[in-house]
Amino acid sequence: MTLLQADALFDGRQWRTDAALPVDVATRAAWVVSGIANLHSHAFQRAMAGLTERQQSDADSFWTWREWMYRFAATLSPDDVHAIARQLYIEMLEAGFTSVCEFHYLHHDIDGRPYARPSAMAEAILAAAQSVGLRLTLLPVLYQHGGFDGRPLSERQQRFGHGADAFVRLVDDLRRGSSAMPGVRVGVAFHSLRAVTLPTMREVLAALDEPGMPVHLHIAEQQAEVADGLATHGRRPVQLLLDELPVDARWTLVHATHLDEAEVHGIAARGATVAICPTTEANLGDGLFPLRAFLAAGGRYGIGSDSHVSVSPVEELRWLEYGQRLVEQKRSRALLGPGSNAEAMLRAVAASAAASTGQAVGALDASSAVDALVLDAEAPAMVGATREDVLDRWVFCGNRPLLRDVFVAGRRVVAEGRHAQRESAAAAYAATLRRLLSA
Ligand code: NGQ
Ligand code: ZN
Repeated sequence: MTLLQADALFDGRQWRTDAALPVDVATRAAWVVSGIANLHSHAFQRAMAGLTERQQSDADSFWTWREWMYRFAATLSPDDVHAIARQLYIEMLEAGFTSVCEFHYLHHDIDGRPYARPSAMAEAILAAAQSVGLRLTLLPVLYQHGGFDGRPLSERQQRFGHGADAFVRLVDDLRRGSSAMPGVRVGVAFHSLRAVTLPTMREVLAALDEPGMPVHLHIAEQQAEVADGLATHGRRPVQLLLDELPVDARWTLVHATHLDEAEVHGIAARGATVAICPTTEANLGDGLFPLRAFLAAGGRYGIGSDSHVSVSPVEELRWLEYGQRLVEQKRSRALLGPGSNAEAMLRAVAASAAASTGQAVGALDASSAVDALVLDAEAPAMVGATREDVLDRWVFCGNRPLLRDVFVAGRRVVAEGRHAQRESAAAAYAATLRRLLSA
């Protein structure tokens, strides 16, 4: 058996000395860290990052960005999505994400009708992840309405929609089709409480239920969503969800930005994970997650890169902490007692990863596959590093990537900072994007 010999390993819970992990290429490393789960991704949005930053009016907001996004989504084919996802997933691996939860709602053809193979888009995503060696939790999304009041989908949203039966068939087909693929799990997602009614959510959960099935949904990202929930149901979205559905540790609430105190405690008490997406939430002007209150309540969180304006766990973690510092005018906000900021966040992210992805990931122990990152001990930022500061150096020091190798399920997929398909994926991505932009 070949081994990754680590002088020091941060396994997601604690430091270990002289650890040996089974991998495909024998390697020695000074500093090894457990791989990081990306809990929220819309792969296609990678190709519009940076293209929605021109002011149209002083009222530019999440909701006007969403119109840009719909226009872009309207143009994409399964081949386009494959090329974009492959590029994105390589960027994730090179940055230290070893698994991704893909929140997939771009299901149908451009005219809104299902493809001859209704799973064509999902298969494009599966193929991209398999080809580059990124662990994938595929979350087909049910998306039925254009708002809390149950209004139908708009014209731009037609590609996203399903009847409940067709959706259940899609998930079943994907489960069957991917059962022999290593590192793949199929879960289920509801776009939001704006897009699916509570009775339909119950019905679909009953039809698809299996042990440990991850369930994800967007919730309370914008103030307007909270106001709409109150206007339509007399309750805030998170309160409504907790009251009406069996939310537990299998659930991931994406964003959950706008919470009152009861909701903070409610999510924590159920053991659900909040997927915080700091760079996207900043980019879209969402608001700031109440991290301190949630930590004090014992809440679980992970991170996601969502719209992919940034594709880096380092930047998500950095901005998770910095957002809190800016508002509270204090430092060390991601932990409740003395210690390393980065270590505290990496521990939190590792603790939520298995439940949220539905895979044996997060903390590296004897029962989990080896998803591991080798830090670049030769980089200037690492000179004289110790256990007390090496993780903080990785997360808080500078902009140069500090990863040498990345392993997923014991396989080395990034060596000396590079994925073997970097050039070929970038070329395919460039051809796709040039065509899309000139159309
Ligand atoms: C999405 N993205 O579905 O891609 C959403 C925007 C919505 C983010 N929330 C659309 N970041 O929530 O209606
Ligand atoms: Zn999202």
